[in-house]
Amino acid sequence: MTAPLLTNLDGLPAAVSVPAYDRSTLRPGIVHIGPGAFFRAHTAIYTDAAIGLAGGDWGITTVSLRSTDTVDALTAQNGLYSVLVRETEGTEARVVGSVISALAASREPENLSALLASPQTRIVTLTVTEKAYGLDPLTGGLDRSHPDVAADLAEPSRPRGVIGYLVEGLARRRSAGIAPFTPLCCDNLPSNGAILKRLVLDFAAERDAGLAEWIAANVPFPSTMVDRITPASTDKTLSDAERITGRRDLAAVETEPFSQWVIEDAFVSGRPDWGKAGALFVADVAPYEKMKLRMLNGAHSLIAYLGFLAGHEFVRDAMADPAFAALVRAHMRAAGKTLDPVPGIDLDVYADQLAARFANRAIAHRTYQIAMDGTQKLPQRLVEPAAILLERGESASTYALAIAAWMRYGLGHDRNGKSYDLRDPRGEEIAARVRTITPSAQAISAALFALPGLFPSALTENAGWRAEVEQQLAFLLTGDVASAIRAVNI
Ligand code: CS2
Repeated sequence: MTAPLLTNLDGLPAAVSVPAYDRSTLRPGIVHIGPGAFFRAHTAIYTDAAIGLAGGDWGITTVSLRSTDTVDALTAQNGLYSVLVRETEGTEARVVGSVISALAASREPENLSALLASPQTRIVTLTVTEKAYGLDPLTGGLDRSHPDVAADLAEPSRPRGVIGYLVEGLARRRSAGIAPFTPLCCDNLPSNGAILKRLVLDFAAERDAGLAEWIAANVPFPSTMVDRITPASTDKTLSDAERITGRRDLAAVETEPFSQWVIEDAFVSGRPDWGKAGALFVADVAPYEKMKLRMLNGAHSLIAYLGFLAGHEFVRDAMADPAFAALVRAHMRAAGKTLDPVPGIDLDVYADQLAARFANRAIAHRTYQIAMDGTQKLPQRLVEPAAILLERGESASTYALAIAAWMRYGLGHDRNGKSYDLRDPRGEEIAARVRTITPSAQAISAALFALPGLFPSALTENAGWRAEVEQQLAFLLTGDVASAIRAVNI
């Protein structure tokens, strides 16, 4: 007999934590765009915990701009879902109650615009991934050729992309004399609030200069650093959730015990008491954000590309290889050198924690998952810190290996000749560049270093560093990851 669907909290096993408040009192105060696993394992949980500990009626309407599966699963379960927190000692389950409804904008676009214009909506949080914003890496402003941006500029009152929706919602509020909401970007971008502000203002200015001025004067864009390692859910996630809770749950997620959220406290229409749930409010998120992007995410990208090439399916497998683990530590040390002091954080302790989190045997985090969207991730994770090191005359050799691994990965086939999808919005462009050349280290690096807007001259014109990249590529082209790691000056 199959277990009943998770539609209510009645009769759940005592070991499963449940919301510590009456869900019927929640009102739709937050719209969250991007209902993926990360949101369900992080942002929604902070809100759930904050309501339980400090009260408030901050219900979340979670919205998907494209897919419908998660929205349908959550809708069928009255917004409830379970989170499995995995440690080597065992798994703990918790059912989260802060999501009160879910909406698929692809089916109900006008309902999303109306929701964003509703006075009840006071915060709009976003986890839509780096590529969804339409950020032009060269100017830091709006990429008008991004498919969503171009479509939304042509028809602003019927948006389909995240920036178009935010601007349409704010425009409707301004016309109706309603106070703005606070947009809160929770994606892994540096100074994500400032980036979002620039994109929203660029877009709004194309529609109406008065609207852009109103947004600039009235809407805060707090930056935030979010952190929790959350592998994509698998059949095992769902079957384990069912075994532990006794309920079928098609929106279940699994994650690690660690969780961190650092936020700038600038909210125009109130906010939940996320601090009670462990979030840290600070005046300037930038030092935390850079630390996380360069030490955690940068190391993650190194592990993803090199680990994938070495045949490691999961991050934990790469970390189980002592030479690989030493390389990761060396990379974190190099990344740490590019950072200003981070208030309250000892970077050596942080690196120790990261290494332990990556090595967690209970977390099956695919290297292939992290390898996705490389062109969107490289600038803030690898390119910028490498340029800082080289400018200071320091070694950036772990970076040379990481970039070489990304380039080798870009060939789109593994060491056994098996091909895979790059899953990168610039994947076609990469394939077109590498398809037509003889696959030598020089030719591949020349082709990929010339990708517009990705690598600054500080890297491409540094002959010594380029030679390191090419030497590493030569090792990787023969499948010799061990020699590549040995060649790094650790
Ligand atoms: C990862 C991140 O997939 C990736 O690119 O580096 O999702 C990472 O797991 C999170 O940022 C951790 O907070």
